[in-house]
Amino acid sequence: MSDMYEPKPEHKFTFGLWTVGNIGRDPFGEPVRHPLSPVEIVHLLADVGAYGVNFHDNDLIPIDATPADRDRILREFKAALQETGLVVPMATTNLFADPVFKDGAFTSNDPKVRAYALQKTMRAIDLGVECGAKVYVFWGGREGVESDAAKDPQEGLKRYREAINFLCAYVKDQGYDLKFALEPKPNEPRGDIYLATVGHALAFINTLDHPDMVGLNPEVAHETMAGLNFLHGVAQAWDAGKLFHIDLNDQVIGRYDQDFRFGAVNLKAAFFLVRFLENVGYQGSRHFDAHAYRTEDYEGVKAFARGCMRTYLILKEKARRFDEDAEIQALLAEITSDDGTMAPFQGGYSRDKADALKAHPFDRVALGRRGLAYERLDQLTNEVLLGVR
Ligand code: XLS
Ligand code: MG
Ligand code: MG
Repeated sequence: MSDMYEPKPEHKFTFGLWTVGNIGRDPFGEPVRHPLSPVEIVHLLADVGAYGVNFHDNDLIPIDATPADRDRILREFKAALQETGLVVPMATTNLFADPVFKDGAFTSNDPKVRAYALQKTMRAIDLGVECGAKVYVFWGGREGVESDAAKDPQEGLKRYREAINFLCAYVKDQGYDLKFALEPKPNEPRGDIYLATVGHALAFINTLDHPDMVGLNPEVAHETMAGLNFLHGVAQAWDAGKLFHIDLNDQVIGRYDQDFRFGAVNLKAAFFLVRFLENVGYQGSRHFDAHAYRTEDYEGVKAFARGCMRTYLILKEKARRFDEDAEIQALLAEITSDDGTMAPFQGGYSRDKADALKAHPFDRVALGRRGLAYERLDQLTNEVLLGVR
């Protein structure tokens, strides 16, 4: 029975080099864990049963590495992948850590910085593709402002669009099999970041030259920081055919960017998310973009990583129970029951339909009097989660 919660390759659980490799630095405190090399991180992830490992260019290759360093590091990393069987489904660019990006990368006010950001991203795309990545993430952590006096948001968006268009054309020109996934976030590290939420990013994609190549990488913490319902954002991305990747973690509304273990804060929200991903047949990576508490050593980091995957699998099993629970299903059937009398008004528009609907007598008071049993339904959900059903 407990075997069903063991991670397997088909679950597509991935972590970033930067997640389990996080050394616990925060704005007030120094690192609490010694850095691990990429090779050590690959082995740690293999130990806990992950399927894949993702990276920012500089998680793997330091920004000032010589070409010889780059070749050696890449050779060793690939050998570790070979040895452990881990894959690299996604890669991305670090366009936020170096001082050069303090005012943004693609949206910097300095054209030299914008051009450098494009150069760095093209090289990072080459690196990602060389390691097997099929999805390329764009998280614009520094694309934004502290003061709107500094940058016109329309100009910011224009520059952002120009950069993504350029890079889409680069990928096509190289013949790479690669899709882009924009990762929205409302703030942190900038005071305000452009493309703040899933909704902003979805609308932006439709303004691009190659909208088919570009989708979303929504993150639990980011939408939650904005006080939004993450599932709703994910559902809308899915509905638009744009759920290319997902960053799983957890977050309390109104706090700093916490990146907690998946399910650490809001189990019910995590449950409905897992149920959604499993039921719609999402085929992409389940990427945990989270890190262990600063209190942990590397044993704690492994417990953190195992916990992310195990919670996902437990919630998947809970989703199955929810969907097979006779009482829950009976309530749902009742809530959505349809006596067929509205069929003449459903579907597309016609003049006759509109006229008939305008003339139809409704018993508004009776409709409004009906109780919907959502209290019972939500309590049953809690009971599934609490393990008594
Ligand atoms: C930061 C982001 C970052 C991206 C990758 O909050 O989540 O980790 O996922 O650059
Ligand atoms: Mg994040
Ligand atoms: Mg993320």
